[in-house]
Amino acid sequence: MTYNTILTETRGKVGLITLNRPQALNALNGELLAELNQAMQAFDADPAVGAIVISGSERAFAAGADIKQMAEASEAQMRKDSFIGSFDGILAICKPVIAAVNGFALGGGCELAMSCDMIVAGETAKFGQPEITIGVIPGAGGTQRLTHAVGKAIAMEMVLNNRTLSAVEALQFGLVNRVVPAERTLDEALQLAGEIAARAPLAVAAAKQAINQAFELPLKAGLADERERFYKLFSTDDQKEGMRAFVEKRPANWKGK
Ligand code: CO8
Repeated sequence: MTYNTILTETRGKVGLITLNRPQALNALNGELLAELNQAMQAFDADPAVGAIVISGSERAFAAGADIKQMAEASEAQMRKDSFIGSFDGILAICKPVIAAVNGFALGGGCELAMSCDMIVAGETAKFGQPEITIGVIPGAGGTQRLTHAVGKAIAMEMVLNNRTLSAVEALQFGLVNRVVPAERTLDEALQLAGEIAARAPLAVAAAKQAINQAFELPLKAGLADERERFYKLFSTDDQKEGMRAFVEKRPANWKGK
């Protein structure tokens, strides 16, 4: 499959998506978001792929939603376009998704990174929600996911006063998993994704979903959800294989069943 605004390839068991609108610092327009959704769904459905990495360029992961596309839109048009709705598709992906971020991750770009399960940041990464500077607010998680990640104080400064976070600050505030030299960002993300892709696939998917429920459910319901997923894994071949392999002191051979 060829796309206009992204590049896709597989590296071992990892599906790699590279945002590719260099002339607009990978600004997220309708076409890019639609193609991103399509590519992610294809990797999610491919049994040879165990995890997905989304990357941008050296200069920008993504500099936000495409302002030129939105500038003259009415409220009704914004509501009608599936623009922000495309984020729901990204969140519905069952396999782990890792963002490899160098350069700008601003506005919708920061929201896209936060919609991934983990973020590997290069030392040049800059995270921000500058929507206030163009007369709006974040619309795809920049007031919600950001606040969960960095806390109210920092989120308020970022969203109300365009404070940007360096990669090191983002690590300090819990927004990213690790900071690496910029030239290592993609390799580190691919390695992390590859390690997870080699694990028991059904358990990985259950773990991802269970952790994400922590943001949706009150604790008691979240704990019940977790326990249910735990019990269900005892009906899989991989649970038997994993525990037998431990007892027999050999590596497990996962089947994803
Ligand atoms: N939209 C459209 N074009 C963009 C965007 C953008 N968000 N960001 C950069 N570009 C374009 C520029 O217009 C320029 O194009 P051209 O050469 O044709 O004029 C090209 O990319 C290079 O940009 P600059 O010349 O500005 O490069 P600089 O290095 O001088 O500056 C910056 C880089 C600081 C990143 C600057 O480009 C900038 O401030 N960009 C806008 C950042 C921003 O405000 N982002 C938030 C957008 S609103 C948003 O994301 C709302 C989210 C809503 C929900 C999400 C739905 C997907």
